[in-house]
Amino acid sequence: MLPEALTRALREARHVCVLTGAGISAESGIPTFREAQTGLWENYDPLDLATPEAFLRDPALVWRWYRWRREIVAGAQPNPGHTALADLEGLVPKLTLVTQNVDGLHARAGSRTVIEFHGNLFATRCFVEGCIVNAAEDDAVPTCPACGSHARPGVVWFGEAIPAPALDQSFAAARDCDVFLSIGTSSLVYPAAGLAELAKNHGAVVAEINPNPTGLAAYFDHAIPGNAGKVLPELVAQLGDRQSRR
Ligand code: BV8
Repeated sequence: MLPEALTRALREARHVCVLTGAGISAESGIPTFREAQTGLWENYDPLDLATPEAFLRDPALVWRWYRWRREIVAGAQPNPGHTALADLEGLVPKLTLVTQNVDGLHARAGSRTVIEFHGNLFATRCFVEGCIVNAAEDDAVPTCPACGSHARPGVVWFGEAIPAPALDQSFAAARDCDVFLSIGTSSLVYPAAGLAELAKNHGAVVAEINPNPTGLAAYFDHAIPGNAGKVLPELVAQLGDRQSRR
């Protein structure tokens, strides 16, 4: 059973903002960012690969890593956590979903408005000009047809700025929302991890859903220990039931 205070806040909310991290895709079989990687990649730290410096140093290595991740995601399905968030859109007046994930699973689960704060794994763009490149699906690092530079995955690497539209929309939603749900994130990566504090400082009820309480747990009004794939369907069922009785 979820805290009644949280269910009540959700029932009365005009605007709910949700931030998701790699944890919501864990139950789809996609390794989280800080879990040990497997196979060939077990000796690599994602923090060392997801940077422009790593790509410039060894574009083929970084490209292969993203191809490996694309294959994992292509074989994965949205899980009940993703589906519950898509259902939540129909139960509250306004929902803004901000995801740090690059796997596209929220859209595949039916969420209509998803802000991809760190980009998308399946986009490929020119390293120099940023334009979209239609890359062949193989291990060769693609090149930009316009300028001949290497093409890269359309994600935001460490040390790179969040695209302004995603940043502005997410910060506006955190400031405006009545309830902020932080789901499946270690709350370590900024500026995404700063959204919860912004929401709290603007009067929102803030809750995290994570089997491992994060460093911000004491900061939240509610820290719900549990897997997103179990807790979110419960939350939606509780809310859906009450909405029908409103
Ligand atoms: C920026 C895309 C400034 C790529 C990602 C030096 C220079 C510049 C910046 C910095 C710097 N030092 C620090 C910074 C800031 C840096 C940062 O925050 N670093 C951290 C490591 C300290 N941030 C940046 O660089 C950002 N940009 O600051 O730009 C700037 C401004 C102007 C001009 C130039 C620059 C950009 C950060 C974006 C990095 N890209 N992804 C890719 O995917 O390959 S971030 C990456 O980490 C993923 O997106 C991932 O989502 C994200 C966060 O991790 P989590 O999602 O939280 O995943 P994690 O594995 O950590 O945790 C999973 C959680 O799930 C756990 O808590 C677990 O308990 C829980 N869980 C597990 N199972 C479940 C579950 N929860 C629920 N249910 C379950 N079943």
